Parts: sequence; C-alpha cells; structure tokens
Amino acid sequence: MSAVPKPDTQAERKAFYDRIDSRNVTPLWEVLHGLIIKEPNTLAQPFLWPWAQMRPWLMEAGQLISAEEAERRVLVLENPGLRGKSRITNSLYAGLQLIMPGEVAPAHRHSQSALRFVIEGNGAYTSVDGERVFMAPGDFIITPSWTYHDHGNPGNEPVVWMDGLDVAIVELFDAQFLERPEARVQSTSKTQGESFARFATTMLPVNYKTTSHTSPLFWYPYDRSREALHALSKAEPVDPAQGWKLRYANPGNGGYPMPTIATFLQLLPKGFKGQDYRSTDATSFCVMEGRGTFHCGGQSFAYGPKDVFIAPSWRHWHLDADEESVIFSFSDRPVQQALDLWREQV
Ligand code: 1HN
Repeated sequence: MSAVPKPDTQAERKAFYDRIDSRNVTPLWEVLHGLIIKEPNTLAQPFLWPWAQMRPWLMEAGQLISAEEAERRVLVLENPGLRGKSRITNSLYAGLQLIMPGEVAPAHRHSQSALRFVIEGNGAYTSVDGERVFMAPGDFIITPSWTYHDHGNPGNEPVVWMDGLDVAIVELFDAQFLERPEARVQSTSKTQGESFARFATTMLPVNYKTTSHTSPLFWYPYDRSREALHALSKAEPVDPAQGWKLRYANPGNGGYPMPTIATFLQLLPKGFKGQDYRSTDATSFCVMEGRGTFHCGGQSFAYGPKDVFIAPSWRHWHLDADEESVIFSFSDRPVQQALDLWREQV
C-alpha cells in the first residue's frame, strides 16, 4: 500500500471539506498542528513603558478630557504584539489612570476584578462597597468582582495608579455584566480602615465565613509590605532569580488576594544580577524604587521608578539592579494553578 494519495485525492478531500463546512463541521487534521504545540508561542512581546514618557501624556490627557466624561481616564498599555485588544498580556489588561484634583470617577460595578497599584500622588480615594480608602504611592488595592467602586480626588495634586484587570479572562467565558447605580458617588457606609482592622492583623473575626474567592482585605499599604521585605532581606539569603520576593495573600485563606490575579513585591539588592527565569504566567511589573536593567527575550530595557514592563509567557528574563530596587508585579498565576497548567523554570 502506498502512502501517497491518489491524484484525485486532494480534489476529493477538498470537496468533502466544502460539503461538511456548509454545516459548520471541519476536519481536525487540517488544524491540529497549530492547535496543539510543543510549548507556549505567544504573540505578546517584551516591552517597557517609561514613566518619563507616560507622565506627560497622562497630563495631556488630563487637559483633553475629564474623568467624568471619560468614565475612567486611562491610557491603556497595549502589548506591541497584541495591538487593538486592550491587553498587556494575552489574559490581562493594564492601564495608567489619572484623577485630577476635584474630580470624581463615577460609581459602577462589573464582573471583572481589578487591582490598583498607586504610582504617584496623594489625596485620592477609592471606595469599594461603601468603604473609602485614601491611596498612597506603593499601595496595592483590590476592587473585587461585582463590587461598586468609584474614585475621587479631594486633594490638591494629580494622582496616578496602574490598573490591572482580568478583562480577557472574563471575556473568554462570556460571563460579564456591568451596572451603573443612580448615585455617581457611593455614600460611605463604613469608616476608613474597617476591613483593615478586621483582616490585616493576622487575626480574623471569630465568626468570619465567606463564599468569595477574593480577599476581604482590599487595601495593602506600601509601608507594611516594604517593611516586610526589608525584614526578610535581613533574615534569609537572596533568591538568585527573584531577589527577596513576597506574594500578597488573602488573610482569609492564605491564597492569592484575587481569584484571577496574583500580585507580588520583590526587593533586589544593589548590584543584583538575576539568574535567567521563565514561567508560563506572563508577568507585568511596575517599579516602585530603584534603577537597573530588565532583560527579556534577547532585548534589554533600562528601568527606573514608575516604569511598567512586561515579560511574556515562557520567555526567559532576568533583572539586574544598579540600585536597590523594589518592584511590584502581577500575573494570571492563580488561574493557571487552579487548572494545573502553571510551570516555571530557573
Ligand atoms: C474600570 O472599571 C476601571 O474602575 C479602570 O477604575 C479600568 C478597564 C476596563 C474595564 C473597566 C476603574 C478599567 C475598568
């Protein structure tokens, strides 16, 4: 038996494909090799958005449109390999949001979970289900799925933060809803720090029970996280790839603070030369302190405070620190781990 198809085989196959195609059926063997591949081959690319460029563009946007009119005045950080999709990685969204003194970003709620990492300015607040929190640079804040949230800036300086949302993940499941309440600004029914008092002290209310997969603590102030990193650096040897790295935790169950997004804070000592590392969770970084170089996929990017940069899935990267550096990062690791997909390689 010959393995070579008869001369008329190609035509017969084509006719067959056309016939089944009209009823929305297609042969797997024509697409299999593109569907199941040996390892991740993402379109996402490494990139760095320098603060020196982003800040003037944000301030320009501040003159062009109000937070009220925009609903959210955000410059979206689009991965150069995924333009037009509002994504920094294949699964996550990121943007830089500006709120000017006196402005309000009106209340809404949606299925997407959001994180905020404050980059610059003091005096703005975000409210989550009636609890207001004033934000300071380096603070990590969660807006859980389907919680009402609005932002405001009663202070006297512009405030900028990075948003990270699981937009593409929710879209994958076609599971999104959005609601806008009558009131633009939520009435504050709780005092600032209420959830902090309940959940940020290594204790839990004795009757605490929840069905939510999101942390009941939604404000992780920078000074505490920074202090923890500092203490860790005195207590244990530096990891050759990550420096000293902490993951933010849900105090209710020890897991990640959000069901779809993991967040981290790492400290690199001055002169650190990180080992090459890769993992399947594409990671977005925001520099809080220090300067150095981010190397990824054969490219090098000088980094400094407030820059955002991205390591795509399964691309090798490492960090070299010219100055002691503190870097925040986030990824879709909780989803990959829940699905037994996550891998890393040092
Ligand atoms: C959103 O609700 C906010 O509440 C920011 O600040 C960015 C991007 C996509 C969808 C919803 C916010 C967003 C967003």
